[in-house]
Amino acid sequence: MSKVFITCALPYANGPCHLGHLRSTYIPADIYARYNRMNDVDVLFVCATDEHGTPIAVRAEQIGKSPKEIADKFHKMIKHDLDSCNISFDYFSRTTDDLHYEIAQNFFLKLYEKGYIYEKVIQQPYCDECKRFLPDRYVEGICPHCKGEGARGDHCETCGRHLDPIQLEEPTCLICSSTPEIKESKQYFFKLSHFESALKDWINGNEELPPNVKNYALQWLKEGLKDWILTRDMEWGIPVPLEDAEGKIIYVWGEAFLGYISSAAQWSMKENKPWKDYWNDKTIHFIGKDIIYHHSIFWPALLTGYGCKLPTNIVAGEYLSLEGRKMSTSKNWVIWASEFLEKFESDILRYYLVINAPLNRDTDFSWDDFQRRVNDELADVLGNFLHRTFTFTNRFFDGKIPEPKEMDEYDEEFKERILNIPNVVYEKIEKFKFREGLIEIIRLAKFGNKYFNDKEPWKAVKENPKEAANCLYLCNQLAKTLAVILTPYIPVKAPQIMEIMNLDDFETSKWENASEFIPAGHKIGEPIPLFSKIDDSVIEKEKEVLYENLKEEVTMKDIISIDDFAKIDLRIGKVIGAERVEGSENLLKLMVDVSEKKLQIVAGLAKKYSPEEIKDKKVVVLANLKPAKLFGIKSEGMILATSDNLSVLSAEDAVVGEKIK
Ligand code: B3M
Ligand code: ZN
Repeated sequence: MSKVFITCALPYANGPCHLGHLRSTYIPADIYARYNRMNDVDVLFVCATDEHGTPIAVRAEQIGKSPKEIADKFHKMIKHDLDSCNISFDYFSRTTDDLHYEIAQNFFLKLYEKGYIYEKVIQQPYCDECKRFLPDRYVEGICPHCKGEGARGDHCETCGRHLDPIQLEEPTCLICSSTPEIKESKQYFFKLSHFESALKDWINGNEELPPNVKNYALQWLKEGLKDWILTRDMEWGIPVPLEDAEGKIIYVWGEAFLGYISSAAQWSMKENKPWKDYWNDKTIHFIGKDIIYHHSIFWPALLTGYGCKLPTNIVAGEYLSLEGRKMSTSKNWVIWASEFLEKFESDILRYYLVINAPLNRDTDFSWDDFQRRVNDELADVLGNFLHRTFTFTNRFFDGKIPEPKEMDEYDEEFKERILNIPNVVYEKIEKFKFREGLIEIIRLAKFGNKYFNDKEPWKAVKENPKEAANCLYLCNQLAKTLAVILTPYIPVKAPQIMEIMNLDDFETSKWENASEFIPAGHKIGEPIPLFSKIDDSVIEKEKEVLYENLKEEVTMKDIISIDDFAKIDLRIGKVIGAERVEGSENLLKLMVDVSEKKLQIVAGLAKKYSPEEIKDKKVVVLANLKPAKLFGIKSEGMILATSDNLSVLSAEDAVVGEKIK
C-alpha cells in the first residue's frame, strides 16, 4: 500500500480561522486526504497550531496576558473551526508541545554541528526603557523603501518588502513607544546562500510543482539568496540549545516547519506506526500563497542541510477577497469560519469554496454568488436529480431498482458516462485540480437531469415500461456513483445519499467501486431533502450585517470591545514623590509606584492638590499609556480623576500594583 504524508500550513494561534484559510489550504488538503484514503493509499494527514512568534508575544503583552494563555485560547478555537468544517486530520498538535521543542532543538543542533548555522554579531534595535532587544513586531517605524508608516521590524505591509529592523526610519518600541537605540548582539544565521544551486536543481527538476510555486521560487533564486537570521533575543519561543546562547530563541520560522514532524511523531506514538515511512513515500504540503517563499526555499534548504528527503509537492492556494474587497481582520471585513458554520452547513461551504475558482487563482466570496451556486447547482441540479430519482423509484417501482432491458443509444451514452466519471475526476484530483473535478461531477448531474426529462419516465411507465425501467435503473446508478466521488468534497452529504440508497459503508468508501452497478431489485429508502435553497432574505441579512462593518469603521470609535478594554492596564499605584512643575499652574510631576515599575507621571492636578496632599495616596493609574512629553517632561502614564472637579480616584485598602479589571 503506498503512503502519503499530507500537511496543512500551521495556523498562527493568534486568531480564529476565516473563509480565506479554509479556501486556500484546509479544504483542498482535506479533499486530497479523503480522496487518497478512498483509493487505498495509507494517509497521514497532520497539522498543528503555530504558537510562537512576535505577533502572539506582542499581543500578550498589550493585553496583560501570557503568550501561552493566548495560544491556549486560539488553539481551541482553531481546532473547533477546522472540526466544524470536517477537516479530517489524523493529528492536530501544537508547537508548544514538549515533543515539538525537543525535535526543533535537535534539528537546530544538527544543522549547527554540520556547520550550516554560524554565529555573527549584528546591530539590532534595543529599547533602554524595556531593557531588551526589539525583534520583528516589537518595533515599528517608517519603511525605508516606500516610506509607508507602521512598517514592522521584519516586514512592510505597504510594499510587502522584507525588512531588517535597523533599516526602519523613526523606529519606536511597540510596548513603551520610546525610541530604541542600536546595540550589538550575537545571533545565529542559517547558511541559506550555500543551498542556492541545490535548490535551483530541485525546483527546475521537479515536474510536479505547480506553476505558481515554481515561478515564485525561480524568481527569488534569480535575485540570489542571503543567509537567514535564525534566532531572536526574546523570551517567548524555543530556546537555542547551545551553551552560550542564553536569552535567545529560535526564530519562529526556524522551528514552525518542524511542527509537521512533531505532530506526525505524536501520531506515531499514539498509533505505534513510524511516520517516516509516510514522509519518504510522498509528502505534500498545502499552504497559502503568502508563504511560498518559506516552503519552496527556506524549508527545502533546511531539509537538505539536515539530510532529509525533500517534499514531493507544494500546493499553494491563492487569496480570497470578500465582496470584491481585500479581506481585513482589523477592519472586520472578514467572515469567520465559526460564525458562518453556525448558520450554514459545512458541505455547502466546501462546495462553494471549491467550485468558485481554481486554487491557483485569487477569487472572491460574494453572498449573491454563494446563494446562486447553492440554489442553482446544489439544489436545482444535484438535489433535484437525486430527489426525483428516489421519488420515482419509490412511486413506480416499489422502491426497488428496476431491471434494465435492451438499452437504446441514449441509455448507452448515459451509462458510458457514469462508468467513466470516476476516472475523469480521479485524474483531476491527482493533479490537485479540485475544482475541475467538481465541475465534471455537476456537469454529469446536469446531464442526468436532461436524460430524465427526455425519457419522461412518468409517462413511459404507462406507455413504455421498459424505457422507464432503464431510465430509473441508470439514474440510481448515477446517484450512487455521485455519492462515492462526492465524498471527498462533501463528506457529510455524500454518505447521506448512500444511506437513502441503503448501501453499506464498503460501497461508499472505495473509489474503485464508484461505478460498480447496484443489482436490480435492490431496495432503496425514502428520499429526504438534501440540499435546500437559500432564501433571499437570508442573504440580505448577511449582507446587511457585513456591510455594517464598513460603516462601523467610521462610527464605532465610541464603542470598544472587551479586547480593547483588556488592553488598558489599570492599576493601583502609590504616589511616592510629588512636586510642582515650574512655570505651570496646573501640573504636578509625580513618581508613582505600581509595584513592577515606577512611573513618572505629569498630571494636571495642581489646582486641586498640593504635592503634600497627593503624596502617599493610593491612586488608579493607567500604566500602559504611550509616553509623551508635557512641558518638556516625560510622562509615562495617567492618574484617573474626574474631569471637572479633579477628584482623584483612590482605593486606600487596595494593594499597590493590583490590577483593575
Ligand atoms: N504559521 C501561518 C502563515 O504564515 C504560518 C504557517 C507556518 S507553516 C510551517 O500563513
Ligand atoms: Zn515599504
